[in-house]
Amino acid sequence: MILGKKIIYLEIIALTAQLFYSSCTIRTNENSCPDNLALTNSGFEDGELKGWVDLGNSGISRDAHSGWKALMISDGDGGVQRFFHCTPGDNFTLTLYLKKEGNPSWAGFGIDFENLMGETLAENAFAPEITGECRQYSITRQAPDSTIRVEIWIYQQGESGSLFADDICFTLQEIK
Ligand SMILES: [Ca+2]
Repeated sequence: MILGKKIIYLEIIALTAQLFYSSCTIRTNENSCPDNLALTNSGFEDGELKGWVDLGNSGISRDAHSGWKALMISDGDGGVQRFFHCTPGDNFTLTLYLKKEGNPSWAGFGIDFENLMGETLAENAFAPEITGECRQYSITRQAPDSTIRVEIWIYQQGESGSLFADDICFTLQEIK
């Protein structure tokens, strides 16, 4: 059957692509995050940084965890950030996949909380040991008193090296 031949052909293409890209690559085209904060373009599949604030040196790589694209920060200090409204007591979990190439002097992510004046009430930077293998990382933080806005960010510092991120998941656990 022609259809059968097409399926086999597509499977060969997919297998070749998987072998060509990194060992952490899966080709689901799905971010399985229970995305209760409507974090659009959480897997960077829109092909650009749509929805994210570019802090510099950020772009799109084909070296993805899922789908075909991922965030790549390279050639200096930079990253991306994103803001959401929130209320004190909200409990947030940020989960994402990271890997690096070379040796950025600092690489990580965080959840920060701000008050009405835009002042930072709490900065929660997390710099885990990131390797050349794609791995999942996660932190959970609670909004302190006077919080009206939460910021999530991914960042690297240093002239050498690159940080890759994909499948960002940001969820709110309601306090009952
Ligand atoms: Ca992706």
